[in-house]
Amino acid sequence: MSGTCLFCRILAGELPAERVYEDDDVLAFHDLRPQAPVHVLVIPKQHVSGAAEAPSPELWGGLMAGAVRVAARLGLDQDGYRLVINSGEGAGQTIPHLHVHVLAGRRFHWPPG
Ligand code: DGP
Repeated sequence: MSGTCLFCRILAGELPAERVYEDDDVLAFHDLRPQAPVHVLVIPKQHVSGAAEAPSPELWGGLMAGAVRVAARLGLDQDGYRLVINSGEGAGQTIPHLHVHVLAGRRFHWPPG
């Protein structure tokens, strides 16, 4: 828990978010600025600034399992979904708390923009 971290404050219930899933390892909530009809963020409960901080295999496992579980619970399996992690400013990371974007509900381009 980092007192000034936006996502830690959502986790603590200090800031509002439209929560969709929670377990021992992760919290998932709708993105404030959705880039697809479905756009959910999945964050580890432990504060880790990003992928470059080399989270433990256990943290990665809980995070990715949580993201896949969110997708299944939202019924995204049939039409497919995209999982995205932006690592570092150059890749578009704006919030320094590791998170997986779960995106669905439209066609996605490859390569990504
Ligand atoms: P990234 O750019 O990969 O660091 O993704 C951060 C995402 O967080 C971005 O899609 C917008 C979203 N976001 C920023 N502030 C808030 C907030 O206060 N609440 C919610 N739910 N999402 C936020």
